[in-house]
Amino acid sequence: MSTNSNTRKVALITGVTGQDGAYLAELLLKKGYEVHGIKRRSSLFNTDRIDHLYQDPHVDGRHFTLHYGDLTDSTSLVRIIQQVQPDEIYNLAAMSHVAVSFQEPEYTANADGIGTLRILEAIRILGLTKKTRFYQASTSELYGLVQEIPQKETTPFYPRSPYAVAKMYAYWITVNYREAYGIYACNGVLFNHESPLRGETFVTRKITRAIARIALGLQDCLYLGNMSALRDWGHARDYVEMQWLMLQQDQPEDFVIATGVQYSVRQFVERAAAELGVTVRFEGEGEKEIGIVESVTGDRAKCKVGDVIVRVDPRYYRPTEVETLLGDPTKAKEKLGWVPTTSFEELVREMIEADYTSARKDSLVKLAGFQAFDHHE
Ligand code: NDP
Ligand code: GDR
Repeated sequence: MSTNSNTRKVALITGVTGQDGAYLAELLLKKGYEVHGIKRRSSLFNTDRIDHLYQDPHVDGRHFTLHYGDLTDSTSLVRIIQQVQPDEIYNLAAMSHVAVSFQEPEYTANADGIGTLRILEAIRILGLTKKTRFYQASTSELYGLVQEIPQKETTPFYPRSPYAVAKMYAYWITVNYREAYGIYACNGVLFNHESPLRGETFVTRKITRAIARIALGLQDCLYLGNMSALRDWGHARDYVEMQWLMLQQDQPEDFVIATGVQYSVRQFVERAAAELGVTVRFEGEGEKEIGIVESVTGDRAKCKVGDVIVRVDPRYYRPTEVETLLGDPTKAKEKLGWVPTTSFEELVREMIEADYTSARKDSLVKLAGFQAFDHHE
């Protein structure tokens, strides 16, 4: 029996404290769902992104509940799924950083690969195969060394990182449980999606955060790895809506979600700098590039002409890189009515504005004589 006493649909989100989890929880609450989220125990608060959704557990009638659990711990997953009896599970939890997966390959396989199996098995063991619909956060990283441009649902996979290999297992075990046990289970093969809530060490957020801080004199330089990498970047807010829609169809199917437009990391830097009126010139040969602030227009930027802002640090190169990703979302357009509503320019603007506002606070703290908080990763 569901913990829900009324007619609200019940959703369980793993990874609710992450970028997508926060947007999806907000969306489902707006749609009238009872939302449950799984969070990991952490020595510091890790709920910043969802604090605005928090509802006091001492007050009746709340529709948002957090549970401690971990994708590497079957006991917690079985307990939570049994208690919540969800109509829909969105499996967004993962060790999601591609570069870090080379340093923690076994953990990544356990959480991202076997973690997915643990949830599917819980659905099966608890007799929920007919009740509970399952969404798996699959990824364009599956295409890796691309076999076809643009990439669509039928493009063969060639994963290029421990992260992508783990996600490939998760993709296929989702398909297998759909075929073997009739579970309504789907893979959303989502291309990169960003937002002001993006983790600070993914390249887009690293760029917008650093450029805002450089513009305010809080940081001297931005170190990046491969600036030639090409990505198809969309907005997370648009993409979580497709996650939900995939679970509302008559038949479970897998979908590519992408914008169909591609930019390089270098172009992202240029766009972000332009938003603050900073012009960036890239110097050097091949991968040894140096970006220099050439001129400053716009009244918000405070950089001096000649300030170096972007340097290559080989530390950020990956042992095997995914050079180019470009999605073909035709199937999602036809069957889900998918239209990416946020343009690349709007996405970058929203991110840089949020980071500029936050950097301004640090700047005021510094002006008042306190040490401003800084991170360079
Ligand atoms: P984030 O890294 O922002 O969030 C990941 C979430 O997973 C966090 O809530 C994190 O918790 C949680 N988590 C990590 N490990 C575990 C674990 N062992 N047990 C339980 N929870 C865990 O990722 P995004 O929101 O960007 O992405 C969501 C999902 O979509 C991920 O699976 C990612 O791989 C996938 N994806 C993302 C794309 C993107 O461009 N954003 C594109 C395609 C796929 P904590 O907050 O404690 O760290
Ligand atoms: P990605 O995202 O690996 O595509 O995975 P990320 O932003 O980390 O990298 C994108 C590209 O930028 C290059 N790059 C750098 N990346 C980082 N993080 N830091 C740098 O300094 C840097 N310099 C250059 C990378 O080499 C890469 O080519 C994201 C994650 O959200 C995954 O979970 C998700 O599955 C995929 O997107 C789709």
